[in-house]
Amino acid sequence: MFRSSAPRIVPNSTGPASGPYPQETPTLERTLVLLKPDAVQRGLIGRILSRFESKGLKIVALKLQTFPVPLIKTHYAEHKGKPFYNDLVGFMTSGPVGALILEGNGAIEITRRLMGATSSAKADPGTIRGDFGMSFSNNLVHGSDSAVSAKREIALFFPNKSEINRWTPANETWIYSSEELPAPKATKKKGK
Ligand code: RTP
Ligand code: MG
Repeated sequence: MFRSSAPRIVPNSTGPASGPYPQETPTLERTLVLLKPDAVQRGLIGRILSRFESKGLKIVALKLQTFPVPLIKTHYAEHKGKPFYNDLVGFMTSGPVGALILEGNGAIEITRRLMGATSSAKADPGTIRGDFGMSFSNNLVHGSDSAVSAKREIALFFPNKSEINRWTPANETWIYSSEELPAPKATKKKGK
């Protein structure tokens, strides 16, 4: 899914020197992450967020809310009719959920890899599910599984664009080389 793109050179970059060999840079993406009720109840919000922050993914939106049943049903509509669907909806509306948007080059796939396999019991050590969970259903986190899902899920959980922040982390020029630095997204002018 990594797309080849022309190197994005940032003049006067104050970050560390880039490597001598230009490499393919994954596309700048946003992805929706949910910290499920088990993560909140078990006091794991901080440690899970820390995994994403430590990796270099940027949090551009963040809130804690008990979401309404219809919203969660829409979110998991692909699983409607499956034996676990009702339990899943009940679980996901049983208490507060942390909802956030992560941004970064290749953020969708990177986030899924940091989460680990769906079954926490089988997820690799080093992943969030592999390190913190034992269960298939209570598996701590959700992450969008594709660009299409991410767009749909972000609009569902963050319908108000004012909740989504444009900001530049102070350490960004150290997380990425100058060629990899995410290009600022163009801001649409009113009426266009
Ligand atoms: P998620 O959507 O939450 O990020 O998880 P996923 O892609 O890894 O897994 P998915 O197949 O989309 O399943 C959605 C969630 O439903 C629960 N589940 N329980 N008991 C079961 O057989 C079963 N199967 C799925 C899990 O909470 C899973 O994350
Ligand atoms: Mg899924």
